[in-house]
Amino acid sequence: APRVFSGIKPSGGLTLGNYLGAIKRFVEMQGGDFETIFCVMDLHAITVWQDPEELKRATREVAAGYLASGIDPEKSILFNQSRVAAHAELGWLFSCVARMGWMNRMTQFKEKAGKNAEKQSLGLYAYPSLMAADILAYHATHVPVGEDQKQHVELTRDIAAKFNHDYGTEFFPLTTPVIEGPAMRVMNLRDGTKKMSKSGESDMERINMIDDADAIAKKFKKARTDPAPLPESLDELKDRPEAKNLVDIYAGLSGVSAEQVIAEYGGAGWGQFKPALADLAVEKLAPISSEMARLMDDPAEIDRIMAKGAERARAIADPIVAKTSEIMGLIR
Ligand code: AQP
Repeated sequence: APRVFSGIKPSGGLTLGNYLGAIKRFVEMQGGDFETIFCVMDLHAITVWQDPEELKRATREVAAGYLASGIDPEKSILFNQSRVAAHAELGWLFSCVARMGWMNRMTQFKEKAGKNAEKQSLGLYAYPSLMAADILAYHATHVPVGEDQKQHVELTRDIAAKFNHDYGTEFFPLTTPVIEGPAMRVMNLRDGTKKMSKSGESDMERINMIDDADAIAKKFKKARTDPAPLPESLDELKDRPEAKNLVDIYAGLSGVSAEQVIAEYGGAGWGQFKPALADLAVEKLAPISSEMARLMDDPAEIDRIMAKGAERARAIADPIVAKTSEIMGLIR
């Protein structure tokens, strides 16, 4: 059966980018033709230093975000990565398959490290090989991700292909990245050329899933745009990254295409569009954020759900890692 794996790292609170680029789509895939596995990627979060107490809080927030948005722990497997040792184990095996040259081409590392590559953790550099393990420990065939993760899923295919070739097997499937929808790359509200991130400097750059109505309205009101009204055709948005971003967000939240948003709002000024966007965001996010708050009041219940999910995850991943070890000639 086709199997979906995806995850979010708890390196801070969830953003609208995580919601539109990841969670909303995970919910849509659940209960269909796929077996669905969703993970809180805590081992990825610690590739940069995290305050231990804040990491625990953020781990539970990501789990609460999944649950509040409609991930049903009966229909999907939901857990945090570090609870299932297969991830770290297969990550090491894949570090011996992946090539340095492949890692050197990863644009996310370059963006995150900037001029300070020498001072980054070895884990941040090896991140894509652990990500390949996350996916292939379940023989996942499909990985829904935002645009920013496409290169890493392609590397996962390279690792699977090289492993299969080097050991003369067809053990690992070649995973397909699933990047579909109007808001696969939600941009920073203050700079339309940068992606909206959990760990961006200013809170005004992003909408957090737990923001209240006032904060959402204020952030959209202050969002940077050019002065021109919305155009009558989508083509004219090409060189207007901030305007395009707000149209894409509107489309993503309302579940229509960017064309349809332009058909409705073409010619409108920001004084009309921004409040409409804020109202829509509040309408969609408020029920989720209040459910998240309710869930986070009972961390023990969240932990219980993740522990149960981890048990089900181990039942799939452990035999796959055992078989990988056997193929490589490791005696266990
Ligand atoms: N801005 C975004 N637009 C669309 N999709 C996004 N995703 C993240 N940001 C956007 C998608 O969310 C999933 C989980 O990503 P992640 O949290 O594991 O890693 P990330 O992409 O590095 O997220 P951040 O928010 O930018 O975290 P920091 O600031 O800590 O590095 C992925 O499917 C991703 O595509």
